[in-house]
Amino acid sequence: MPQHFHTAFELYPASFFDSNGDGIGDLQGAAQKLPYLRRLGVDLLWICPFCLSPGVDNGYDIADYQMVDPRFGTLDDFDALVARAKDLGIAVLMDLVVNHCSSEHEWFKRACADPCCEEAGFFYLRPGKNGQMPNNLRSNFGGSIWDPLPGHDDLYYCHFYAKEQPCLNWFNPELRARIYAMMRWWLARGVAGFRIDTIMSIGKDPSFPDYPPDLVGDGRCACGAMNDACQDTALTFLREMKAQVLSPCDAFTVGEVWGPLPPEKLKQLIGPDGVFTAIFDFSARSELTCRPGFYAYTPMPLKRWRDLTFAAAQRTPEGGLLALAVENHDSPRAVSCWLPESMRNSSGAKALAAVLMTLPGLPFIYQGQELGMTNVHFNSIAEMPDIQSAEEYRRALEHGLTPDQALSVLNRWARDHGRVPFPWSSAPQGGFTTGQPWMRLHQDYAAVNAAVQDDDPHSVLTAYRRLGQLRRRPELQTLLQYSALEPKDHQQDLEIAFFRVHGQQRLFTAANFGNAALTYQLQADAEMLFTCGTVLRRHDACALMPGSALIALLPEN
Ligand code: TEU
Ligand code: CA
Repeated sequence: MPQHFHTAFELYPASFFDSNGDGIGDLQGAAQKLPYLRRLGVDLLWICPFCLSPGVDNGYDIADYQMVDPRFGTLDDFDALVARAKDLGIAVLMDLVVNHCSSEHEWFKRACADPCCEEAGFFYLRPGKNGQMPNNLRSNFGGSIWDPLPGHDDLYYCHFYAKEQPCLNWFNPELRARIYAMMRWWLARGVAGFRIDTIMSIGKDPSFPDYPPDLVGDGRCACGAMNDACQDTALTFLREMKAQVLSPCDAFTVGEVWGPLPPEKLKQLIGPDGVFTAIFDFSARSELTCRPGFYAYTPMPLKRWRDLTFAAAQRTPEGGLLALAVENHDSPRAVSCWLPESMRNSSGAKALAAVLMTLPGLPFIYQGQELGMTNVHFNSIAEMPDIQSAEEYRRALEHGLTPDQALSVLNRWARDHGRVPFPWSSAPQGGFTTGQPWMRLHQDYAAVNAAVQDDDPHSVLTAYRRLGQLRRRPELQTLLQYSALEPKDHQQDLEIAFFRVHGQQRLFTAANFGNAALTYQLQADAEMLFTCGTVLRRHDACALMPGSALIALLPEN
């Protein structure tokens, strides 16, 4: 059985802390900041990709799986980070990106040099069909999934993301063997396991049929349609990975799996018979991402977020673990994305924290979330380096939006929001670097940063620290991670309230994101575990003022 963790943290290395002044965050920088994570109660650390990469998709295009990118440091730096983390009781997860590699990877270069060589079999190479692409799928970053194999105009290779991210052919046994060997190598270096990138994308139909065109209107269909149809294929590979690598090494895994999936599918992914330890719950996000582009996203009412999040918790199979993430490196900031406008501030951030940290599952805090960071105000598309932003901007213009309108769409939904340098202090460049940062800082860094929040008892950071401590209380662990969620009858749309029930234990969480007080019955001997904002208690009732939350342990009856 993999270990039990209490609070996880996602670290985006390029933007966390720069130790050498070149403007790019690095592994030594991350290692220096481990005590900060420790104080947050973090015991599981997912580090986004740091292997050799040309950086087309910020490290999600890997050119050498066993070499640290020199921008981030060396293998020795990584070993030191893992050792330091271990001393502090923090386990490290690698980001396993094996649906695709980089077009700079040796394997792909060999395939280009000789499409009949062994490594050519690691990719999907196909001839065109009647002078056209082999099929009509659209890549996740726009355009066809096919591009001509460099040097061979008669052959195409498949890429579900950028053209610099050729998809790996999981049907090839030698490819699988090499990936498993690489995974064992990292596990032997001391990583506890993997966050597994876009893993259901490995389920492909090697005959590459055409799919019915979708809403985008270019005659193509999103490549995810093939993955949806080929989940069983992906599962076959994942079961083999589990048997050959994960189980023997007791590795902890969290799969990046997009849902929502029905309970019988979930049982194949998590729980006693599942291939992963945990999967992310993206139910709310996938209601947005199914649209034809950012320009078509509409803000989700909090009530809808609540319903989807509760439904995900209730669908989770017995013993299965959900990885809870309200934001990550692919999303806008949670406070700006899910909360009503009047709550996009530290009160809203703290109340959301109380909810997140007591939902069933293992919370993953994304760097800066613990400071209540909001979306960035980007002044132009030139300030947004993400490859997806360029494509979404193009799509918005093509759809008829003006440049200003397209920019405001990106100011709402772009992945760049979470990728700006972490604000450590009010010093120049937020104390992130002594040099020129690779990406601009958040406009509010002088006010919203770790140093100013550090000893402020009312800061978002302090709230997260207290919640992190709560999650470590031994008597609450099973209750918090696995027990059932029972929604409370809601009085309002801008209210989130639920019980967690485990044997005789009953935990109650309530958060008020509206602009009127909410009142609840609460026995006088209920133990208040956490409050934020203004919570009034009298006899057996309590009132939550706007922007407040409580967590209470109810007396046994
Ligand atoms: O993301 C996969 C994925 O589903 C996203 O591309 C998603 O569709 C998009 O961000 C929604 O806005 C993973 C990584 O997390 C992402 O950073 C990578 O770009 C992608 O895989 C390719 O490796
Ligand atoms: Ca650096």
